[in-house]
Amino acid sequence: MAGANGNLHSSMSLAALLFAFFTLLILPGTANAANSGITRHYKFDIGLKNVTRLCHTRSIVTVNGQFPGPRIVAREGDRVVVKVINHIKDNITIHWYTKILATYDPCYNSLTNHPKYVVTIQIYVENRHGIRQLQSGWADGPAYVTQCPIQTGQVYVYNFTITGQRGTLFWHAHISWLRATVYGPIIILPEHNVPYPFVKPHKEIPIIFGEWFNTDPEAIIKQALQTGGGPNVSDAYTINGLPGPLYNCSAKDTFRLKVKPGKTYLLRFINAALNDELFFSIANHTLTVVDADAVYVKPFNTTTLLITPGQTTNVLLHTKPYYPNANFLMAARPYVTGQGTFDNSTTAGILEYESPSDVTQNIKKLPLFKPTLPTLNDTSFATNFTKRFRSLASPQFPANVPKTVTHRFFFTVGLGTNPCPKNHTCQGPNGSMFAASVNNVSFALPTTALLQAHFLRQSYKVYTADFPYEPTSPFNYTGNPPNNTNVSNGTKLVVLPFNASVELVMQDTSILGAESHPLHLHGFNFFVLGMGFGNYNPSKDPAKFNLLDPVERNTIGVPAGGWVAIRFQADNPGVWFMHCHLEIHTSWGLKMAWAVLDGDLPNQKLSPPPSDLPKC
Ligand SMILES: [Cu+2]
Repeated sequence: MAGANGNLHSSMSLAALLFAFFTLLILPGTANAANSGITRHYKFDIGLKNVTRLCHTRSIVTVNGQFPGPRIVAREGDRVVVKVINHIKDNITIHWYTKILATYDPCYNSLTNHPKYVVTIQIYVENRHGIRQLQSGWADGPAYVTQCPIQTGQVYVYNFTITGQRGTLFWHAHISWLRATVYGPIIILPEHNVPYPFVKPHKEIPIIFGEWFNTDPEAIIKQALQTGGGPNVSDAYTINGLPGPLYNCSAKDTFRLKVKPGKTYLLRFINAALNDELFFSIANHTLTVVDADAVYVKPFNTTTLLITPGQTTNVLLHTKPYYPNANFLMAARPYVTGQGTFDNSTTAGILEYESPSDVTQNIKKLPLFKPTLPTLNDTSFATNFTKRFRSLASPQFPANVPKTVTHRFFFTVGLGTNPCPKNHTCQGPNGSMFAASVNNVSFALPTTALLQAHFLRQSYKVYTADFPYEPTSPFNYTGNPPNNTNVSNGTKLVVLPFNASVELVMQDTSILGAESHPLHLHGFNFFVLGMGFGNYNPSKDPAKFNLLDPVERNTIGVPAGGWVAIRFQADNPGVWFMHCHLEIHTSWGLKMAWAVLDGDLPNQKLSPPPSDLPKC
């Protein structure tokens, strides 16, 4: 699938299709510079589609009628232009997961009536000549953060360039719980003639985890937010949209990975599940991790992966040298640290070897080996596994860790409560309503987009710039929780000067139970300097920070009852969301945003919004 020709999406307009072939034809002569990227066009029609899993048929929100959604394939340095058309009655936005990227070309939107390829040829020429594009976050996607939702019947063109990333990312709906069905892979190949820093794989296969609900997830989250209680959990996990044979009425919906003996396969893992970190293993096979969140890592072998929602990882699978006369189950089930109810089921697919021509047998009669997965709460596995990720830190792929820090932050992350409104009954802890917070601020989304308010300098009544740098009332974060578990509610941002060097320690709390929180930062990759259990100790722990080869990624689990320290360079002007990627925690308020100011130079400024930016 990863060939450059495998990416041309069937719904692309003829004009765009012609253009794509055109660029492929002329590219070989020009593809040696860092700026040799092309523009790849996709069209996403958001519509409803009937899909049946576990004998339950639901009308689900899809892109182009596909579940999971279509692949986006690009090379590092390419520009991706995705025209999103919302045909459903719900509002929608899409988040692209690529870091620093969005590049806005003012010519594009003034020429939207022209055939696409006329405009994109111009962009292509610009890129070839290496004109540094202004940076813009207007295409990032989170609703009410960088944009208002795309309303019914409306169109928004997301336009971004992929820089400094190679591996796998994903795109997904970034409003309410629509991500349950609206997600798909972003495959980023290295630039032309730049090899992988590992053996060339025979084939590349995306493996995307999700969660299937027999009832509408929008109704589930709406009810949970009304009652203040925990949400109903999913009915199955899925591999590439398929729950697999361990569920009732599901054997036919099983992902089968067909391989040849003696080959190396690149598996591109994505966890798009709403609320669950997942363990994954293939019986009798070892996996080699080579990439995390679209950044190469020092290769390491493991029989089991742990992948949090929001994370992606590339893994090499070396198949057995000879036809094994057996099938192998691959399975995923959750890693759970919280106290609430959860879906404890197991999704599975089957690894099948192509039988040699002289062997004729029914593949279904072969013995089936099953993997052993860690127990559901195996925090020691989670910790050991997470700590094995290291940057390549080579001359070609250096780890550019900020060595000095200009802005230091200490954020608590965890659950809490809001009081039940008068004359209501609530189903949260002790009759209250569940909430979640960062530094005890439960983030309330505004009714207009933060980035617009920031750009137009109209923050009044939209947000305040007083997000606390550290807890305003310190306590023993991982000891006995305080009696008062109420959070404060507000729309507070941290404002950073351009190019600030940020160090952020995120500390889990034991309020309503210690729990692992996969925190995702938009707009930047960060380096993971260290992690530990208990309360972070600012006088002792920094001495143990890894500044040489820390892993660079965009989503990291804050350990249950522990802390993680990260650093990033705030070199991307805009408003950047940071949130727990367990969707229920985000819904409860475990989110905040950073506003990064413009720098002095022209290429350090946020460009004006595109003319088709949706209105609230
Ligand atoms: Cu969380």
